[in-house]
Amino acid sequence: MGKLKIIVIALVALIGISSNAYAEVAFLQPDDFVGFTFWLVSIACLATTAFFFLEYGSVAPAWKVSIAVAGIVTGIAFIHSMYMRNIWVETGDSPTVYRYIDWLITMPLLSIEFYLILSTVRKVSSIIFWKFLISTLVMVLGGYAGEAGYISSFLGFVIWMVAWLYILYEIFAGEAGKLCAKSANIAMVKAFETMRMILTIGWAIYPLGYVFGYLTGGVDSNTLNVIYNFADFINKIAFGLVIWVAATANTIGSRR
Ligand SMILES: *C/C=C(C)/C=C/C=C(C)/C=C/C1=C(C)CCCC1(C)C
Repeated sequence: MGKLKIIVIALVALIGISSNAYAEVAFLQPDDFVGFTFWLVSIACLATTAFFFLEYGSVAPAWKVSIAVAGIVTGIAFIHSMYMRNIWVETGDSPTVYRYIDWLITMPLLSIEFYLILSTVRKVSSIIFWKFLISTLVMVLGGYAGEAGYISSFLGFVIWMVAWLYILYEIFAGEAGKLCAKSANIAMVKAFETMRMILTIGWAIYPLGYVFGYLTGGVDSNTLNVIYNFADFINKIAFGLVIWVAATANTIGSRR
């Protein structure tokens, strides 16, 4: 446990130093609201990552993987938002490619959390794991292919939409949803229910931001970046905290 803490603190310090090296190139202006939200989300992701890995040592063993994955998600988001933040502050634009790389890794991990938290209370078929992994990969790859022009953006949008609806079906009415409904572990069930609301409403923020951008005549990158940064707060930080709350509730007794 002591060793783990030292590793986490060393990592955070290292990341802090390296991000500082970038920050010396350009400074955030006080009236740069988009830049402000980039800083806010990146520092919040860093803090949450440290928090999850510190908590990793004290949650019940069954919940360790879920907490670790939550920390990995915010860690990945931290690195990407730090890069995007620096590009934004220096050049005023934000290469979408970093978002997609982030989504490519974090979206599958986030959806797998449903499988992981179900697995804390009972044996769950690994087929559910693969369903989540593959459907989110199809979703994000379809979306990226559309964005990058490999396929029409309409087709990309359709692929993304179908895959998302499939995941929603799975967590509400499908196998995973049924397992949750059958469970007597109140903390786990509450977390599952909150997480699927986040996957429904929180994940809808990105396409809404996208469509809104197009409707108002071309993608307005200011609005889009603020919306995406706000969405990351809900979909990565709050999502992870929901899991942590359930993990803590299931750890009482063995804790401290
Ligand atoms: C942590 C990041 C998350 C949960 C990101 C979620 C991203 C989406 C739901 C993105 C959706 C879109 C596509 C995959 C392609 C077309 C454009 C979007 C923004 C509608």
